[in-house]
Amino acid sequence: MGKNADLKRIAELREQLNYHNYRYYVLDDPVISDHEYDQLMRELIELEARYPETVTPDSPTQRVGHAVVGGFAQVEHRTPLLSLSNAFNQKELEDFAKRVERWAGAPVDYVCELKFDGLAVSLTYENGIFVRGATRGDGQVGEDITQNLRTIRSIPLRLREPVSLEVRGEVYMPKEAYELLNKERAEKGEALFANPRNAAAGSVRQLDPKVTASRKLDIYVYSIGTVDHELLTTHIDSIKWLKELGFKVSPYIQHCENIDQVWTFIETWTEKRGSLPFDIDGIVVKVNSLAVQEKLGATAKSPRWAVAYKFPAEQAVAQVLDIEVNVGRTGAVTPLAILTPTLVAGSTVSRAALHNEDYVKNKDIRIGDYVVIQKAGDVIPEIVRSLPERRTGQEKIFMMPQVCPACGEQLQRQAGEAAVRCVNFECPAQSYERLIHYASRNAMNIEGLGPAVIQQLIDAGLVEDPADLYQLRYEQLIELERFGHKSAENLLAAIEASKTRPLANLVFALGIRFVGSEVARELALHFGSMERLRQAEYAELITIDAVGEKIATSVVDYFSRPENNDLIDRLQAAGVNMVQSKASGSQFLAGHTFVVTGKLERFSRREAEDLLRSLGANVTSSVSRNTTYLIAGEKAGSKLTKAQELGITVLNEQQFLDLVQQTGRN
Ligand code: 1X8
Repeated sequence: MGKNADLKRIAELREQLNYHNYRYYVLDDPVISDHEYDQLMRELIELEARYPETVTPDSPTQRVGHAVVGGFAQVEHRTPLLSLSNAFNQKELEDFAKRVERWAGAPVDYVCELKFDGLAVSLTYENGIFVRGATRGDGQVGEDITQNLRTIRSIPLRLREPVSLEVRGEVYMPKEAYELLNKERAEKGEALFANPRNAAAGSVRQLDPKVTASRKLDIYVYSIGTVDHELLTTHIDSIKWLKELGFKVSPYIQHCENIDQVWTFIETWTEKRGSLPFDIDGIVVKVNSLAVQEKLGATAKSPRWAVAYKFPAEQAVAQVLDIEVNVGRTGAVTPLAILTPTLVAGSTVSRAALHNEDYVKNKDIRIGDYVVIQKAGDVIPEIVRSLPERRTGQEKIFMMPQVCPACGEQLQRQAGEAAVRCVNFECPAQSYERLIHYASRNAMNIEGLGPAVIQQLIDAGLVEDPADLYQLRYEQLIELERFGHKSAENLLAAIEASKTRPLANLVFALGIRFVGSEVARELALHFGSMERLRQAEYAELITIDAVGEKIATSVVDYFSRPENNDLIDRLQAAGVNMVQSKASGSQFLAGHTFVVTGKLERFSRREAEDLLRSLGANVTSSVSRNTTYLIAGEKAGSKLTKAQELGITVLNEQQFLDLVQQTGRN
């Protein structure tokens, strides 16, 4: 090939690689395989080696450069990077809105965004080419970290238009990358990073860009610092434009008409933040109109048109009063820390899971210790670390018991497992947990049969396992404390109703290890009856998508035990449904998530939910972005408001009936 053709090919490859880089790292939606990408890259590297004079800094081969000598240079920001003023509660947020609207002289609309817990950076582009990246520094002067930022694949080296501008964003390390990094460091005996933010900051401030390149950093760009582009009128528009230019912008962003909607956004994310793949420490609220932003201006420290709502602290210090051991449904015996009641992230916590004996040892948690606890999402809190510096010498080291605290059976520890188990199938603690699981919502959904009633039934010697429930009689229940005519009848009716649950529910209700409700559904659909499932061989089980080796082994093991087969026989004799009925097998609504709220005329809420489930729908109790439909009866309240804000389709009762009748039954 001639030189001209080579040069043309170089230009073509750069364009293609830049595009695929954008698809992969910014849109998270690649259109070619990694292998194809690597081949294009290799071809470009080879061609550039032949024509080194053609290599430009924006070439996709130029992500990882040389180490900086003598530290980072200082750069002065053209427009200062201000910090945000904070709001710590609803009142302070409302005060912010009042101030804004007083200055603006009119009601104002806002934009809500997540506040990423990373490292603020400024990126400068000249004629579409990335020329400089800097840390925030003191807001006026930062450090030149261009070489390191170039290694972050979601930072475009060349924009999709040849514009000159400066943008701001937050570099962060996703939680998964952080955990992996710390794991590797632990294995190598290196010091651990305390949190993803420190890991991101440490990675970006490396003198050798190779180190930065090896860390999985990412960025969200959230605002424009300087631009000679007068066409934009709102912040929302500027975010859209940044996206068009090729920047990675946050999808978690919402335009709000007023401060009440802002508060709903905050409440939603206060609850859901744990489920994000990265850490956030609050919500940023901005005035949408750029003209109003300009009118409001800034103080020396922060803009008047934005505020950072900060989440309540997620960590707190508590004292370990005791360490109890708990026997689970599968016999796993786990230690549980009993704590002084302590407020963390808006709720009071008094216990924390300790998982197993090794966990307690490794974290050196002793009875009497002060410990740092934290809550991630809505799971039970965990102990981050103990505080040995606060020990008095009175602390006691925890020892795992040798025998089951519930039945006295010798505990066993299987090779390769961290858990210690009670293998006595008749252990009352396990029976209790199995019954709770059997009656639970996603299992047989027996209303009124919660932990307290189950304990009562066990104590009275009336039930030991789920099959016993179907032998309960009115005369027995009426004898129990807190039971009256009505509650006894209701419980019997609820137990009776559970006989007609779909097979999937029953399979889940059995509590086979590793078989969650999704897998249970797959098993029920595949085999169609309990009889066929019971006889299933490993080879057939493993052909099911949702079933891997661990699950297949566990299912075979479950049905090989006489006590389990005996239970199933007794359930069958009691009249519990053992087949996947054709009607309930309809998966018309599979993949949709419904929430039912308010009062319906033709159904109780429970009936509506059961009907939806029988058509394959997922039914949840709170509205989120994953909700597909909200069914709103009379006097629907906050769930309706929230659904409307999130743009979720709302059905009234008639529309719901129409939808259900499309299935040809009702
Ligand atoms: C800081 C941050 C902002 C945003 C997100 N995360 C941050 N850490 C955002 O605007 N979405 S704005 C900001 C600042 O102005 N100091």
